[in-house]
Amino acid sequence: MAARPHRPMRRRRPDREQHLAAESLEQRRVMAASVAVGAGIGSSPIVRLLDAETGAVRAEAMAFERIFTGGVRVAMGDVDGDRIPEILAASGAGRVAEIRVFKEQAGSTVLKELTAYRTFPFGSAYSGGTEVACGDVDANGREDIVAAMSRGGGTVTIFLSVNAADPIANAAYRSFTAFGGTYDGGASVAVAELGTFSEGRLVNAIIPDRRVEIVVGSGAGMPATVKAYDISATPRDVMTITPMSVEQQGGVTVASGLFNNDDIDDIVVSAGRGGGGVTEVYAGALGTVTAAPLRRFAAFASLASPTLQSSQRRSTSMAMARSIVSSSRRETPA
Ligand SMILES: [Ca+2]
Ligand SMILES: [Ca+2]
Ligand SMILES: [Ca+2]
Repeated sequence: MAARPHRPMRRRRPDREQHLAAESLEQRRVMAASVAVGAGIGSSPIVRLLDAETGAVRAEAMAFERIFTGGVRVAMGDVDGDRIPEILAASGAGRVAEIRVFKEQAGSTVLKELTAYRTFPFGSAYSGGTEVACGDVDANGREDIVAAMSRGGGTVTIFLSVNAADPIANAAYRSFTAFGGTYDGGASVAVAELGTFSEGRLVNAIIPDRRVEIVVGSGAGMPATVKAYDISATPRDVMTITPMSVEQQGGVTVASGLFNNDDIDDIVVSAGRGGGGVTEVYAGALGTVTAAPLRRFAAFASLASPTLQSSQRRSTSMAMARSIVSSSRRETPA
């Protein structure tokens, strides 16, 4: 494993800080009762809900037509507001990009699709695959659908979930591109709570407002870049991270979670193909120094790189429920 990077922050209470970090991770592991996984490229498009403790399959479904083998990306979120997270399944390349929502049914090993939530995030003409994330962007208690083009310009679209017979409008609530008009490498996407925003302004960088912001990672073909967007009004770039080394042009994937000792989500960035499985964590609090990561891991350092690249291409997609993860935030002492 690489040497631990220098931490630029002043550590006034090292014992307390380390204790809180460990406690936070433990709570997440215990409270997240289930994990969703999606089939990789080359397999039938199965989505499964696993018991987070035992790994046992609790329920599954064929997310798309059985002959589709372009892979399924997954996210979890409570789109219907019943406080139980659903599973969002997003199609990989090879069919019109679509996101479908599945629900666990009591006493059944079959996931039920909530067909009213079917969403074509980029219309009917785009078939390059879609990434998916889920989080409440408008604080109505229903987590909303966030999509990013896996190929092409990496357009990000956000669809609100509302309490109606047709819960997802055909028109996107917000739509933007993060890496310029000529960029053609696709994008990855996540949601993160980065503070309080209103009408396109940062109101408070340390207090969450229960409205997530959008994090976008660059695809292959440009120096690795991560941007965060406030979408309270016209989407606005509020943070840019240039992770890894500038030589890393294989794309990055992004995630978020509470890592350091504040209430603002931190940004997790993993290198794509050729990146050696490097994962870095950056402080999400706006105004903090994001030039250096809080932590850096070589997640697959013990594997030979040919094996790693092969497994990356065929890897499954995996997600845990953000709503459950977030609930630990309120139970962690400040
Ligand atoms: Ca739900
Ligand atoms: Ca919402
Ligand atoms: Ca927010």
